[in-house]
Amino acid sequence: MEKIKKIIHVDMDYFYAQVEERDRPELKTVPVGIGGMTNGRGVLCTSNYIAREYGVRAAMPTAKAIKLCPKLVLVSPNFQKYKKISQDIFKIYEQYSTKIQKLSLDEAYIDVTDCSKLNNDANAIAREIKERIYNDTKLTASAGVSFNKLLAKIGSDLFKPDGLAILRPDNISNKITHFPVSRINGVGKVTRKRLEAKGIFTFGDIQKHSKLDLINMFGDYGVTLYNYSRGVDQREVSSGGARKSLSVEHTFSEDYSDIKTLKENLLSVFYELESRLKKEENKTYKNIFVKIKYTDFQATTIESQIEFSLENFEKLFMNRFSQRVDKVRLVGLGVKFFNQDDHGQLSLF
Ligand code: TTP
Ligand code: MG
Ligand code: MG
Repeated sequence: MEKIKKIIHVDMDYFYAQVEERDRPELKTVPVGIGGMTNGRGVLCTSNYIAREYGVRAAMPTAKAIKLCPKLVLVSPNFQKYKKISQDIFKIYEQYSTKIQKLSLDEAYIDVTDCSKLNNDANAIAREIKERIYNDTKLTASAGVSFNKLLAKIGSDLFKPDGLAILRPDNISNKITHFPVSRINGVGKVTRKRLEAKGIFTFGDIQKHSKLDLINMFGDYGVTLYNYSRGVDQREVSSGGARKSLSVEHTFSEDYSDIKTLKENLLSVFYELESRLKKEENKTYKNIFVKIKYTDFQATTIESQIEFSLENFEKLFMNRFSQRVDKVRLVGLGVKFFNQDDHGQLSLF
């Protein structure tokens, strides 16, 4: 039999904002948004919890955030500072395991199945990691401890800030029935709406459907939903590094320039991209992009920081296609994920 894994997921609390509060304590009592605004444009990297009470969120246009919360104090991000802190935190993790999967500057899975410290008590290890993070950085983190990645990640989010949750394997499928589907890694707004349209709001609701039912509704992803809703997840903690982008391309059997056919093709590429995206670990994307390859093999790409939707992909496509109306042999759609290398660019928007 396979050994039961011990996995810890750690995520810093309101990371950039907490760092700024630490360094400027007067910010602790006011709503804070990390990000700037130039000529009325710009998006927030994150916000502190006071600002979140007003609905102010990461990736929200700064102008909108100010509308929601006129007293919002804007602080420019200092990516070098966050990166340095992140490095310090990851050095702590390395003392407990070599199997560490970095999801972003502030977030990681740590597989402590074979950790010899603290009698291999994963709960105690997580507590110690949190303490050491605090001692070294004066920042709080939240952690989830469980026997797979899905549940460890859900756990770290349960009692934020400064939380610690342990989800044990016994009777797990019954213990998670009340969780909303949005707790599943990969279920974003689009999938959530599709699930809700079918009356599926919680893990328990998913459990009521057969595997076949779910496959009919969601394709391959239906199997994942079937398993996750029961707390089953076989994914390994892999230190391979986060994927930077995901795209789907279709080369047509014939080259087209007629808009209707192109849009139909765009639609099918879109659906495939959407279904592949659902399998992605890190669902925070930064940009969406469209690639067009013309009949003469000249390729062009257009990218923008706008919401992931069919309409927006069409808009980007038309924007570029209108510059050169010609026969197209390939259309690609994709997203670029948010990761630490992008931080410098994010502030440009
Ligand atoms: P998160 O861990 O998603 O958020 P958070 O740490 O601010 O808040 P929480 O307590 O809910 O975990 O992201 C970590 C940091 O990454 C965040 O502080 C800022 C940055 N970030 C962006 O710059 N843009 C984004 O869209 C997101 C989601 C995060
Ligand atoms: Mg965080
Ligand atoms: Mg995070």
